[in-house]
Amino acid sequence: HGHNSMIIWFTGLSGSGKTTLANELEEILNSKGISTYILDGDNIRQGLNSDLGFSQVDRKENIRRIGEVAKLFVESGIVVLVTFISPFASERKLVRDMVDKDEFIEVYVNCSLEECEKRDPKGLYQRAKKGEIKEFTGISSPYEVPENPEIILETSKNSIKECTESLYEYLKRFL
Ligand code: GGZ
Repeated sequence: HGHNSMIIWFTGLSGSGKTTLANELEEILNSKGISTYILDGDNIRQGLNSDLGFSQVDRKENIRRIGEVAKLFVESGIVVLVTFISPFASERKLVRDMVDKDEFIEVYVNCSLEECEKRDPKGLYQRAKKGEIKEFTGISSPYEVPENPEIILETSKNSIKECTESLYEYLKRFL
């Protein structure tokens, strides 16, 4: 295929823009002839991980399994885009160590909690603040900010288009 398969691991709060950015990046990569697959809540939490909730133990198991699946995609020669909150540094590190050094790109999708609460497309933050959703990330469950991500995208300061372009510029050298 002439390019390296890898995991592009988006991490950030609910509403930070992970899914949107992955979809935009996928379009660019496909247009360059690069095969991709997106792992997200729709195809993982609904299926393989439908037994898991949002406790700390379940989130850690969620990410561990997703890492194993992502690794299989890498072995099959595909660029896999992964979009989960993945709030714990320990599990992000666990997945990083599952593949070769240059096959894991951690993308910190940084968006202030205030902005995520303002966007609140599904009304989840509002429900979490009323106590209707327990252990909600940023409200009643922690998010550990990545200390050494390969790249940081600031979605409250820059447009999706700008963020996607800087991500693609960064990735180009590995593809
Ligand atoms: C955080 C929750 C919760 C709780 C349901 N906390 O904006 P969304 O809706 O579409 O994305 C969120 C998604 C988070 O699932 P992940 O698998 O990415 O989380 S983790 O990596 O921590 O395992 C949100 C919805 O699920 N959601 N309850 N309590 N987000």
